[in-house]
Amino acid sequence: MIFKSIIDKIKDSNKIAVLSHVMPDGDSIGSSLALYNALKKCGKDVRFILDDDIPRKYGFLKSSGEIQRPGQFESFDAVIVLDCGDTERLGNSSIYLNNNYVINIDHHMSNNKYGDLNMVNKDSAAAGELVYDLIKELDIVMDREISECLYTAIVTDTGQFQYSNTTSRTHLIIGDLINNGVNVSLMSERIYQNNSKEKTVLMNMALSSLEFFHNDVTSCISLTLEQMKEANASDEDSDGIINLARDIECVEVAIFLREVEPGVVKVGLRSKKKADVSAVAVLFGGGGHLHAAGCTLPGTVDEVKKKILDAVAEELNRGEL
Ligand SMILES: [Mn+2]
Repeated sequence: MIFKSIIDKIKDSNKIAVLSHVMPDGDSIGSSLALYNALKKCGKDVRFILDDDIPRKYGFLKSSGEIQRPGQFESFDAVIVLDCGDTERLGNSSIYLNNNYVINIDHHMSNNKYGDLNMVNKDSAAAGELVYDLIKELDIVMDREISECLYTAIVTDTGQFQYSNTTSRTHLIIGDLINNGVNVSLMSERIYQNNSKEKTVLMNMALSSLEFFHNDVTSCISLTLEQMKEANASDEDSDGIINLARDIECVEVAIFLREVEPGVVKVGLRSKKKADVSAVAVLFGGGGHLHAAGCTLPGTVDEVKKKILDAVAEELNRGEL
């Protein structure tokens, strides 16, 4: 029912804004650009408004150069928010939510349903899967460029089809995208075999900080502002670095602490089996999924580390993990 209402609302709307979260990732960029390109293709007056730059590696996606920064409030027939669990993650773009009709399309289990219409499906591997369904239902031809956007959304949010959110349906969708002309090895080269030199230096620094806790079940790595500066690295270079701490045999929960400004630490959390890192993140005002979540806390890296470790210990002790 919600799905049909969303389709009807999109059909009835001409001026549409597509929004997504700050510090964009492959899913937010891919799903947003897919919808932006599809709506443009059927003649809508559509904007893709985003607080931050599109990460360099996604620059090959169609219309990546057409993002707009949030500015003055503007009226739209519909504002579609993708991959965003709460309105705070929209940063300055959240000004377009007030006095506009909001369609919230997401797959985060922590989503607090802030839209007038909410399509929140935690069983979808990526917001890109939900956008795929929308574009199909809207009868817009899925060309190679739109398919590349959706492929990017899905391949990144499933960790290259390795995470438990990957379903047979995920692969059916991907099969369709390949039929539409997506070149899988070229996509891999662009998205994965493409680390900056700065990121590689940062990985080295992060690994040097590696520590184990809770009988080696928890791993923790960190980066300070000073190290980020020394490596001449950008925020985007830190993306994916947490995998270094997660991909260790004994580890169930991985923590990545990154000082983003003096006295403010961004925390990334990953788990492999039953530990719910989203529950840990929510304790500190963040959110996410069962196996991937994040939050931001005031304090030094050491202070934040202690708080997070305590919360992770509780989560590990809950039930029989
Ligand atoms: Mn996502």
